[in-house]
Amino acid sequence: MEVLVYGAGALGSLVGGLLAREHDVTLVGRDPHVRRIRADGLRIDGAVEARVSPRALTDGTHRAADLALVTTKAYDTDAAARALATGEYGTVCSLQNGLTEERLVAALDATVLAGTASYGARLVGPGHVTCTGVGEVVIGALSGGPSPQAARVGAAFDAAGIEAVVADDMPVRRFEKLAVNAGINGPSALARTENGATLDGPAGDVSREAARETARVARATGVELSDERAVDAVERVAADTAANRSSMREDLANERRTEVDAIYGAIVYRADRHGVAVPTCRTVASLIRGWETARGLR
Ligand code: KPL
Repeated sequence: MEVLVYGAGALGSLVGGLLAREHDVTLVGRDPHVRRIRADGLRIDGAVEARVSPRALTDGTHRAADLALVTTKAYDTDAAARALATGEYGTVCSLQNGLTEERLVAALDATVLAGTASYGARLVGPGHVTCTGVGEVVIGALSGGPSPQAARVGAAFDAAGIEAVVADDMPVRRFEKLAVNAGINGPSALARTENGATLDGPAGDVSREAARETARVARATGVELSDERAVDAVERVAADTAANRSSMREDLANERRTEVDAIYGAIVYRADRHGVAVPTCRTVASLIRGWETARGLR
């Protein structure tokens, strides 16, 4: 299968690199990472080891593929959609944080699938990504139900040795992932804890309440995510990725813009429209946005 991975950050490089063991993969990312991949290939180490040579580009000059995976930061979704709109991609699938798929649907004619990926990945240097935890990829139709395109994409992941679940309940799984991000990312960034310690320590109360608020918002929008399932998901992912740092914690440590709008902003926006109280998510959103504003990042 011909695959374009739009967003060669840590997760995009890892997933794209693993897919390149079986498929014809092009990564779109930034220099010096892209330059190094072109010169020496991509090195993957940690929980999975591989050396692969995908094509690598810094721009949207790529024009066609069977599958385009979107792995950019959530705030770059519109730019990714604009670039993909100039080409021909049979199926587009997001593996991003936040509820970004609707923005892809608005900009593209292709079938847009929803996806989640729980692999841990860290970019250690140009051309080098470490897999800090083998997770799972879940793919399915955005509005739920069976999807032949999702089945094909799932089979392509499986063929490359990436465990993929093809799910017909993506609406609830998307909110479950949002609850995981709300429960881990903000609290771990503000408390400066690894994912495991975030849930085990005093910040864990904030984590669990953020997950329950996300579940309440999901239910208000017609998606049946229980408080228990949301909290269980946060606890499970925190345990599975205990030694990892969340992407938001890394963003704060490196003085980079965060995905606060795609995670907490998405929750607060829907909560306001449906009259649901989300004081914890609102507070975390204000603190992270305050941090970004003070550094001129927004
Ligand atoms: O998606 C993540 C992130 O860091 O953005 C989690 C699931 C919290 C894993 O660290």
